[in-house]
Amino acid sequence: MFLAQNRRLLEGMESLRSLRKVCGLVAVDRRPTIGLNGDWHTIVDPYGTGLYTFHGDLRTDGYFMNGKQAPDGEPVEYNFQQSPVLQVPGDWNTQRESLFFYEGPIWYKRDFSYQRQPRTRVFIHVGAANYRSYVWVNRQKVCEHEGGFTPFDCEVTDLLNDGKNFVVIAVDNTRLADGIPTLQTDWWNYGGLTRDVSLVEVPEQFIDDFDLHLKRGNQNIIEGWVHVEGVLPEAQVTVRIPELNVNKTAKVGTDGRATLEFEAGDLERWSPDHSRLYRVYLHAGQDEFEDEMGFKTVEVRGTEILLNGSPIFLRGVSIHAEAPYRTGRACKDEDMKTLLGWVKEMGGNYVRLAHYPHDERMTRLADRMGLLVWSEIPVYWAVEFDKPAVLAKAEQQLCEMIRRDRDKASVAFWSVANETPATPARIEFLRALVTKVREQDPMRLVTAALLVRTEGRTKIIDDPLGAALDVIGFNEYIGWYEQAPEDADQTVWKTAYEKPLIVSEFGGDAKYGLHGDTDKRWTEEYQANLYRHQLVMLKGIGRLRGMSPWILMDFRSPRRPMPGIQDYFNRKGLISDQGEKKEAFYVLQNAYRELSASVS
Ligand code: GCB
Repeated sequence: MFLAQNRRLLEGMESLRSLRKVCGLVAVDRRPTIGLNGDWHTIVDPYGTGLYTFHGDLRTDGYFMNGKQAPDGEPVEYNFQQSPVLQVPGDWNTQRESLFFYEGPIWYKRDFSYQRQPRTRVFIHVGAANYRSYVWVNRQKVCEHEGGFTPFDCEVTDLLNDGKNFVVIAVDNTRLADGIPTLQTDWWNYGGLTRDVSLVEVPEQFIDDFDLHLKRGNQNIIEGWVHVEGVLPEAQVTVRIPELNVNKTAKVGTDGRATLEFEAGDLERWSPDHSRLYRVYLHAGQDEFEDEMGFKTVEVRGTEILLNGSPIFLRGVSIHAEAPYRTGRACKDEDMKTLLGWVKEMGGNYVRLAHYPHDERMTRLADRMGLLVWSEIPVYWAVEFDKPAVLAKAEQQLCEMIRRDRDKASVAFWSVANETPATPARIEFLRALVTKVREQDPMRLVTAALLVRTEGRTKIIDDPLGAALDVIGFNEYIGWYEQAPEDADQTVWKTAYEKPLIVSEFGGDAKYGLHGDTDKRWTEEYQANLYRHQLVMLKGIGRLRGMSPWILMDFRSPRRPMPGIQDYFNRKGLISDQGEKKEAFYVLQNAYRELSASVS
């Protein structure tokens, strides 16, 4: 409700138009920032009272004013300072019992002090807020953002006081038919400021985007570009990689971009077995920061996926951004370490980060630990593919995801969709997304998790979208949503495409600690048996180049109410939400050990 009214009313707000706009900052985690994490005072506002009058008009004295009751003044029916706090980063659902199922707006407020620095620009950076956010600083509207899993930055340069300041953010996790994702998903709709919030100070001219990568077909040539915001043509950009004796300068053109290409000496290429990262210093005028980057190539040759020129098989697993042990949105370093640590323990070299971009800590850690990454946007199930406005939302999320993680060596695949219905509108929509990916990052491979068709015992992968992809991902649930695990033995696979295949999902549910015969659903034995049959079947698919079974750890889902077994968890995890490994974990671990022994 908040959203529908908001959209109409806020579109006309002058304060928004007058602001200078940039599309987001990059490498924020590599820059000095003023942290705004911690306790924020919050007001739960299911009726949108903080923004609307009783007749639905926009309030000029809404909660964003952070008003205080004067002794003889009009009543003020809210009070941030006396309202309870929520921790940022963090979802609200798992922080307060009454918010567990809550979907709607919540107001967040935090005070902070700041001293203006000359010739700087200042942004409020929000790592992610689900799903829609409205931001005010010192009572001025500064921006709004839609999309629950990608970062955004609101410029506040001209609005900050020397000394005391406050920021108010209204976050609304109401599901929308025309949202990305749409109304139906199989994960918890965790709301709130779920990732880090900070103030980022940059010089007036600053590096706002860049792409440096290993040139395909070359052992040690790095190419790319650096974009400088607000700079005059001819200004100089420097890239230094001291460990490789690189110190390269280039001039920016009229578009603010400097292009670079240079030899990188004895470059050691990044791979899961050798996750070599270099300190890369980027410099333009007063702006300088140090990134941590690895360099690799990934490409397709026929039905092979080549990493640094050699064929690779992806031993992976899918992961939701769900925090081990405490549940809720993963947002802490230890959450990421635990999740990716389990993947390593399992013998994996690859993760599918489902079904939306995960925290930047995750891709940074994958860089360091040596795990290839499939990253995707939540174009999931029956999105409203016929609406141009919905396509624009998907494009924006895609752009924000790529921009944030283009510097990560781990990222190998950008995925544009998961299990979408085969309609003409959907094909047009997804082709447009594929084109966008190629424009924004020609060095990674484009994929999607497709549905398969069944004819008798034959499974057919011929979704027309396949023609536009580099690598075909497909999901199948033989032994769970269809047939019995043993039916995998007789299944024949056909594909219309001479391209590499990744089985992006397979699996079945098991409640940790529930035991029984292999034909008894929900038991660990059933799940383990399903994995055994799947693994034999998959071995027989000639073009298969990788797998990411569903899923590493049990995760919360409102679609899974069954008492005693699911209790609102999807139980397809190989590990329970409490970190207990199920039998199938070891089945997969053995298979991955054999696979890695056979290639080394
Ligand atoms: C799927 C979806 C995934 C679900 C899974 C399931 O095909 O892609 O999001 O959670 O199946 O468990 O049903």
